[in-house]
Amino acid sequence: MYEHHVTEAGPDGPIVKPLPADEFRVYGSNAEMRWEVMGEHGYVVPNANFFVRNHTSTPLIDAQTWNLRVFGTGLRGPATPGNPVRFSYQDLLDLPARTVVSSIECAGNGRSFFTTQQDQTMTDTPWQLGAIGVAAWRGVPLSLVLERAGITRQAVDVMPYGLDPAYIVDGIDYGRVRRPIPVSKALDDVILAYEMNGVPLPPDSGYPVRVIVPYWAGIASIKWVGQIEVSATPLVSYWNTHAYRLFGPAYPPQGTPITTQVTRSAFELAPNARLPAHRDYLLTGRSWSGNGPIIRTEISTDGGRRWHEAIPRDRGAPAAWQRWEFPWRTPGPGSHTLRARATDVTGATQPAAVTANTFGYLFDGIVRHPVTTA
Ligand SMILES: Nc1nc2c(c(=O)[nH]1)N[C@H]1C(S)=C(S)[C@@H](COP(=O)(O)O)O[C@H]1N2
Ligand SMILES: [Mo]
Repeated sequence: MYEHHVTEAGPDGPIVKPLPADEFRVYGSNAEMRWEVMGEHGYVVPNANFFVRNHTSTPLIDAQTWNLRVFGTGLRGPATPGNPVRFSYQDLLDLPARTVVSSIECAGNGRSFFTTQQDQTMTDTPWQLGAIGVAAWRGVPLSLVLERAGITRQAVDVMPYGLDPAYIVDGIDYGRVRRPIPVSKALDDVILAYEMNGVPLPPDSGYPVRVIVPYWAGIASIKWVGQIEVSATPLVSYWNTHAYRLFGPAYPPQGTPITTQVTRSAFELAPNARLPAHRDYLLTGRSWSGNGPIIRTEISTDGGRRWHEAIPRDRGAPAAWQRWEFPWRTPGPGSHTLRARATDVTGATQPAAVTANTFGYLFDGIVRHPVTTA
């Protein structure tokens, strides 16, 4: 449906890795994973298939000369931007490491369905459901680095900055991509990751070091982190005051900042996939939620009249997805619409329709997936 937005990025484009047309849909500096590729893969998304969301372009950074600068009024000292506490790449490698299996998902994932299912016009990237990936991230707990940098009890916000080029739109320079994280979350389960699925982070995924904020919208997980501000007063940036905020008739005039992600499901099938008629066909897919584990996924193959529980293929990691399968006796030749509806540990279930917001974030509705049997 949105194929006219798709371009093939050249070797000098904003994304470094190859983006084969049968594995990605590309929208300018962003590329989503085609879900049909996941049928042949395991629990995590291979690094080569991981979606990329770049405000500008992937910078190529030398880890040997790179260092992380930590400063702000929330540190003992306090360290200033000009006189920060510094950590080299080797300093981080030498600290105790943790591995966390977590999804990274854009808050705008599924945005195109506001348009195709709810008639709401959206101008930002028309993601289908491929702006999510799951990986095993290895790195240093952010709490350890902040403690070593001298964080005080007065600290309220922690803001990592990316080293990619400043974000400039219509002549307005919003500066480096950055967004504050409340200190309670920053000291809880956030890590500074240097490995993705057992290898150093690939350039497009944040080499040499990126932030991983489990359960939260992808914008919190700053790539190519160069500095971290620790503040005793609340911090603001374009990315928490304007972008990644819910505006619209259902929200207060100042909007609501996005924190955690919502409940979603996807089939490991292309849109309009052709399946054999009158056969036993094993439908597979995955469901996930920013509230924690999925407890149930239901499938409908008859336009949403009857629902049947899918069979979980694994328990799934709490901050990632659950894989499921559903044996379908396909009907005769024709067009059909598949639906998957997940419920998470808090009882949040995917609705038939989603309350609109201006920028089309957090579409958690049941997605209608057309297939053809022949
Ligand atoms: N420095 C920097 N960090 C960033 C971004 C960016 O453009 N620059 N994009 C953010 C957004 S909006 C998302 S959804 C995730 C995407 O992570 P990925 O590109 O590894 O999939 O990175 C986040 N971190
Ligand atoms: Mo995003």
